Amino acid sequence: MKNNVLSGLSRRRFLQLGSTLLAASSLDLLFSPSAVARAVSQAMPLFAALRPAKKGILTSAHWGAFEAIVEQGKMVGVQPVQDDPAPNELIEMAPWQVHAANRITSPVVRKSWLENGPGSRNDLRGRDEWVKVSWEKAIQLVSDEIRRLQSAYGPSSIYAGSCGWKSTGMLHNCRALLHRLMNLSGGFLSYSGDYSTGAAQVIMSHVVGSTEVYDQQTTWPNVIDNSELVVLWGCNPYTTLKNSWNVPDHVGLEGFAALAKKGTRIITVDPINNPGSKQLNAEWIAPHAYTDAAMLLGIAHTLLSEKLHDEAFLQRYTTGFAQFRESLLGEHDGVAKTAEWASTICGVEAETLRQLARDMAKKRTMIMAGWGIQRQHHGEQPHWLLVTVAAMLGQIGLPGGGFGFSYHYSSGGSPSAKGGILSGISAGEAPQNSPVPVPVARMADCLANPGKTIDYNGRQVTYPNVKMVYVAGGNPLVHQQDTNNLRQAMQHPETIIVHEPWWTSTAKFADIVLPCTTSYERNDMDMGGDYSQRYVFPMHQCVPPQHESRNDFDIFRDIAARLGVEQAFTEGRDEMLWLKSMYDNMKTQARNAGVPLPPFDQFWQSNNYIRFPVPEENKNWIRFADFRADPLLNPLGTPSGRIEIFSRSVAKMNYDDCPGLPGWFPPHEWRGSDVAQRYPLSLNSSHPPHRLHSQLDNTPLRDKYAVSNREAILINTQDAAARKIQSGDLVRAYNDRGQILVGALVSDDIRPGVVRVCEGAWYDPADLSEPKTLCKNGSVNCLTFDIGSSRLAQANCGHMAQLEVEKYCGEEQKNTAHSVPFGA
Ligand SMILES: Nc1nc2c(c(=O)[nH]1)N[C@H]1C(S)=C(S)[C@@H](COP(=O)(O)OP(=O)(O)OC[C@H]3O[C@@H](n4cnc5c(=O)[nH]c(N)nc54)[C@H](O)[C@@H]3O)O[C@H]1N2
Ligand SMILES: Nc1nc2c(c(=O)[nH]1)N[C@H]1C(S)=C(S)[C@@H](COP(=O)(O)OP(=O)(O)OC[C@H]3O[C@@H](n4cnc5c(=O)[nH]c(N)nc54)[C@H](O)[C@@H]3O)O[C@H]1N2
Ligand SMILES: [Mo]
Repeated sequence: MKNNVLSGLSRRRFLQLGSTLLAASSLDLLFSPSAVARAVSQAMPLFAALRPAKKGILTSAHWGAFEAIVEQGKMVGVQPVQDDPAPNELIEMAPWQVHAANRITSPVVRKSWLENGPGSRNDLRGRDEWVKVSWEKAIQLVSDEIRRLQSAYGPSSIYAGSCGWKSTGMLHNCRALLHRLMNLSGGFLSYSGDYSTGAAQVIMSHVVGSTEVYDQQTTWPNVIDNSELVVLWGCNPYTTLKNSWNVPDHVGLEGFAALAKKGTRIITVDPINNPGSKQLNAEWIAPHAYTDAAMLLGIAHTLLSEKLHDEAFLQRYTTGFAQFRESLLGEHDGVAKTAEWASTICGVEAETLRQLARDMAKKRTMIMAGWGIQRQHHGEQPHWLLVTVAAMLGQIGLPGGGFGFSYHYSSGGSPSAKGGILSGISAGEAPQNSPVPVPVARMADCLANPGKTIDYNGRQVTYPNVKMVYVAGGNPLVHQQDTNNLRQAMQHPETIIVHEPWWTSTAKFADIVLPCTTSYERNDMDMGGDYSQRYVFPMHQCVPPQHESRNDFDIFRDIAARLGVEQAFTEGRDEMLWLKSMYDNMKTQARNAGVPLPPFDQFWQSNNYIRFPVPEENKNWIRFADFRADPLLNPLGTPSGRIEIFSRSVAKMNYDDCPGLPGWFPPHEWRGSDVAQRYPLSLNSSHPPHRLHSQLDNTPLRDKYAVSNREAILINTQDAAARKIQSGDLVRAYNDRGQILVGALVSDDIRPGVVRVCEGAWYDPADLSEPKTLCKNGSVNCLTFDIGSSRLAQANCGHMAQLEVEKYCGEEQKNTAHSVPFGA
């Protein structure tokens, strides 16, 4: 899904554009005096040397490209690449990742499974003994089990979707490799959508005709020059821009810094006043959790009643405003969605809402929204209403105006470069009889309820009977909502196989665990800049495979061999031959775009990276400008070709939880629901500043955020005082679904009534014989609920739950989240 964020449009655009030359530094060192080298060196003056020194071995991660310093086979330090405008502390953890005490050292099998076969004592998962086996034995067990299930039950019995953030690298992409193996050996059950934007990507395709969330944004130089007001709506860019799906170019962080320097007015709408917002001197508006839809309706009503809306824009570029106006005025339900009405729901004063509406209308305004607001029940509504408000403002397609849903992610708005694009190893073709994918966040529901049918975006999906779960590159025990429900659901499959470098929570709950290398133990490549596609980074092997770990590629190749599909799996290529073919393909594209590159061997030996040029015209690209210029020639991908404020397609689905017009629908749990009497606090599960989800939780960066050696809970001063909680206290956070131990961080930077526990702490159950046992490390999904956002998108609601907290006075609980289990 995220592999290629460039929309067809922007990608086509930049391939057509301009013609200058490429990049690569220390060229005289790199290239022999061939014709290519001469051509390249002529272009030299355009480019600064990319690296200050050849100190280390060039590699990269989701959090940045860097040189690894290696001494006697051990990684001992790192140095960021010179091109990175905002290197962060996550890269410094690479040595700790490689040499972590909780690496998985050899293949292991759960004792009951090994002795009594698949499905034996599934209740012991997570606490059974482990038995070490040889690689040969492990490969045989896995292959035999795949063969058994394929022949007895067919491909729908194997859930190998394996959603997750794995590591960077286009060849050692464990998820693609898993899918490749499965497609070659009979097919498998996969998933649709993702955890990140499950609700927004579905509703946006109906409203603006593309997922929008992964599309290129109006570029940064244009925003910096033209935006007079930037509204960060549930958007925390200084945290979330640290990481990217590919290697980050961190251009977005430069962009925000430029806004701050220029003094552009910035408003943040968020229950939390994030440190990044302070760095931007942003004004803080703090709504109650989960009430953004009501707040946006109040703003829309103000625009309408004060005649600040752009009738001409709405007429020409949208459909359904007439119906929306009726609903704003309360013509059907008798409730006008005034600022006063909104205020009673969202807790922001009516006058503040009105002033915000006026300011947005009078200034060139860019609304930058994050995605936490749609990881909620009825999460389709906020983004739909943001587009509606932006349409009323009439600035969509103008310089520095409109909305952008990816400025906080992977540097959306980083201008597109011109060159070539690496495509990774492919998952191959799915066999014809492949089962219908299940919406990703319905995983636990699917495992527990074979045969159940759910609605999904106008279709129906029936869950098959899953017998095997295969995970490579994800951490579902941490990422899926309602951990205790998932634990229960995971009793159903007979076999769970996990590839992991470390003893993560998910690995601990498997039947067969295969130790794999980290990306620093193998050779690979990746693009730098998800949106700019500006760099090609080599990922050189820094250290040998640790312990008995092997590359996912080699593990799957050996399984493929036993299943009789080795040749189709490898296509006769080993690691370096694959990298060369990927590079050559990219090089041909670059040459066609007028950017010559050195041959693969020279590139590889240079221990250097490629920086493609960014054509001038790409620096001022404006999203929706072509649509605005001529909506008939450049229609949107919606049925009407326009922005659909009312969607007939959605209306026709007849879903009570997502009808044809956007609105405020009280969520499953919030401060206004009955459950709030027992559980008055609203949960916020923001993404962690010092991790990527659960990745790096087992490194010393933990010292920066852990409180009393647990995940922190950010709690308002008043809420803490009422419960006699002080900063540093060990706290139990709980509701009917589960309980976690967390460390208190008392602050006025969070709205009273809201508490934050970042997602991603490794699940560490105190006593697995109890269904709702305490998590000793503070994994927030023990508290969340597992229902779909609506029948439309079936997305996860991870950013929502009511709970209570109390000072923990129970017996001492040793945190064992990062320990190695018995027998392993
Ligand atoms: N409550 C709540 N829950 C959430 C969210 C939220 O906001 N709130 N956010 C959701 C979102 S947006 C997302 S994207 C998900 C993220 O969920 P995940 O993507 O599952 O999270 P990661 O921690 O990145 O898990 C990646 C795993 O892959 C492993 N890995 C890394 N490299 C390799 C490799 O080369 N080979 C193999 N075999 N394994 C490797 C890592 O060790 C790690 O365990 O969480 C979701 N869950
Ligand atoms: N450092 C770091 N960077 C990351 C990641 C990571 O784990 N760590 N994960 C990456 C991934 S996979 C993704 S999907 C993106 C996630 O990007 P986002 O989904 O945008 O990130 P979140 O932190 O979940 O939420 C962003 C903001 O929304 C606010 N918010 C939550 N609930 C509400 C609400 O009801 N109303 C309002 N107005 N605001 C609310 C939160 O307080 C937070 O400040 O980040 C990516 N970048
Ligand atoms: Mo995500």
